[in-house]
Parts: sequence; structure tokens; C-alpha cells
Amino acid sequence: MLIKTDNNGYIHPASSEITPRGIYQQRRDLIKLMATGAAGAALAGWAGRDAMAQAVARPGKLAALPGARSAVPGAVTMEKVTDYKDVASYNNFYEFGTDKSDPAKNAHTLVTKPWTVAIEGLVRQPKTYAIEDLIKLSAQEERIYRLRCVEGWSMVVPWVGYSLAELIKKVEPLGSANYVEFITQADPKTMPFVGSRVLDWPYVEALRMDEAMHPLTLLSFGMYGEVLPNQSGAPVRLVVPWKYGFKSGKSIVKIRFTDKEPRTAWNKAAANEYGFYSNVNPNVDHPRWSQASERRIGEDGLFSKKRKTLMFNGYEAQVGQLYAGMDLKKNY
Ligand SMILES: Nc1nc2c(c(=O)[nH]1)N[C@H]1C(S)=C(S)[C@@H](COP(=O)(O)O)O[C@H]1N2
Ligand SMILES: [Mo]
Repeated sequence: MLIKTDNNGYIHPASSEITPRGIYQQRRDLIKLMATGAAGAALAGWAGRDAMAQAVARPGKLAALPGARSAVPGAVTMEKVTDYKDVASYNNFYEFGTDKSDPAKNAHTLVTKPWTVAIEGLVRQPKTYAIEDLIKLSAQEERIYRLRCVEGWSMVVPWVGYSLAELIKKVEPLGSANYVEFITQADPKTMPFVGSRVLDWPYVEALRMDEAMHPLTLLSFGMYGEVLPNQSGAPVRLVVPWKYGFKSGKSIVKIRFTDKEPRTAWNKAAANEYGFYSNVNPNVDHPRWSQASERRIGEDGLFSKKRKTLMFNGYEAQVGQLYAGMDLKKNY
């Protein structure tokens, strides 16, 4: 394949191989049309849409990882998908630097092969999975999720993966397993900022068991029909769409089942700012800024915060009952 490099260091395929962004938008438009019921003629195009989606669905340099559109309720938002170039160049991945542009520049040193994910703790079937086997454990689905960072920006990404629940069922947690902890890679040789004092490495996150079992909690291996680029958390990350982005750990190497609530990296760094739950909530402000609104990467201006942030990031109908009776101001 012919490649050229742009000034961000990205390798792009020959233009004849580029199609997906346009196709994604067409798919979104068509789905929207179907949803409004204004689509008699569009029905004829439906088969064409699928053929089109299968024929492309990849931006270029990485291995294809297509997923069938998810049927999980709430898994496919109708909002405009953020451009791949924005999603892959504006990142938080502190192991590669604290500037938004650092991960895209630095994460090429991450070694994703070989890669294993160890399942440990309170389970009947502890096991270390080779990434290749983990990818095949369940059918890959495409989920188009909003992701809202605690810093006040958001984006809409077509992730590829399957519900974490599929893996959890296979490894059979014990009755005493109340939490699931996600431990991510911390290799100072390949991750230049591991060792910096911003966080206590490795980056660790965790969920309550019912949150981990919720079908929207995604174990993700890809985006835009390809395997994940390193800066997005290759080869496997979590995406928990109703929580602030930092709950979605990147480049996971261990999944541990525990009885007690695990200490998490950001909670250790600043417990008053980053709670264990960290559900997106426009009514509970961060101690240093409001969470009532957000700006969409690639669309809203850098200094405008135009969009109203939605309760549970818009996933309230699906996940609200997980928190029935809880004081969300206290359990932030
Ligand atoms: N290992 C690791 N995972 C991480 C982070 C990190 O610094 N290290 N940052 C988190 C934060 S704050 C956000 S908002 C999301 C960002 O994901 P994105 O770069 O794919 O948008 O990743 C999360 N996962
Ligand atoms: Mo974030």
C-alpha cells in the first residue's frame, strides 16, 4: 500500500483507499432518516448501505476490525461522529505525556504484541488471555458512544468491541466479588512518562460489579472499523459511556475481581476532585469548574462551552436504576 506521512507523523493510505469518514456520515444520515420514518425510498438503499459499510469501514494504516452494529439499547447514538483525525490526535494518556497532542506523538513506542490480559482475584476461572484469544471471545460489535472527559470536552466515537459482561460470565466471579479492577500497562521502557510524578503508576480504574456487568460497558479493541491506534489505548481498553472518560482505562493488562472498593489512580491523586463513581452529572460540579456544559472536539470552538451536558452523559434511561437511592452529590 502506498503511504505518506502528514506533519503530525500519521501514515495515511493512498487516497483510493480512503472512504470511511464519508461513509460513516452517510450511514448516520441514513439511520437518522430511517428513525424519522421519512424513508420509503431509503429502504431500498438499506442493503446497499450494509454492503458499503462492509466494503470500507477503515481509515487506513491499521488492521481492519469490523463490528456488526450493536443491538444493545442506547449503544448507537444518532449524533454526528467526530472525525477520526480529531479522536486520534486529542488524547489523554498520561503515560505518554500530559499535553493533548503528546500521546499521538509519543505512543508509537508502545509494544502491543505480544500482549496478554490476566484475569485474577475472586473468580472460579482465573486465566491469562493472549490478546488474539480475547478478541475472539465474543462477536465484535460497533457502538457509537459519546465520551465526556471530566475536563469539559466530549466526542462521538464508533468503538468496536463487546460487552465486558461476556468476559465476566466466562471467568465466573465468586459471590464475594463486588468490584472489578482494571490495571493498565506501566512500562517505563516504552511509556516515557511512567515514572513522572503526576500519578501513582500503574493507572488503575475500577467499577462496581453491576456497573461492570451492564451491557453498555464495552471492552474495546478498535474504533472506526480498525484496531485501536496506540494513543487510544491499544490493544484493549474500556469504554464506560455514562462516566467521565478517566474511568475508561487504556492498554489494560490485568482485570482483578475484589471484595472491597479498589483505590483508583485519580482518586489517589485527588480524592476530593475525582470520586470512585464519577458518573457524568451536570448538577455536580468539579471543585474547580462547572460540569453543566461541554464542548465537542472538532466542532465547537476552543473557548466556547455550548452544549448542555446530559445526566449520565445521555445514558440515564439505561443506567439510572444502577444508582437508585444513592446520593449522587456524596457519591460523586
Ligand atoms: N492508561 C490510561 N488510561 C486512560 C488515561 C490515561 O492517562 N492513562 N486517561 C483517561 C482520560 S482522562 C480520558 S478522558 C480517556 C481519553 O480517551 P481518548 O484519548 O481515547 O479520548 O482515557 C482515559 N484512560
Ligand atoms: Mo478525561
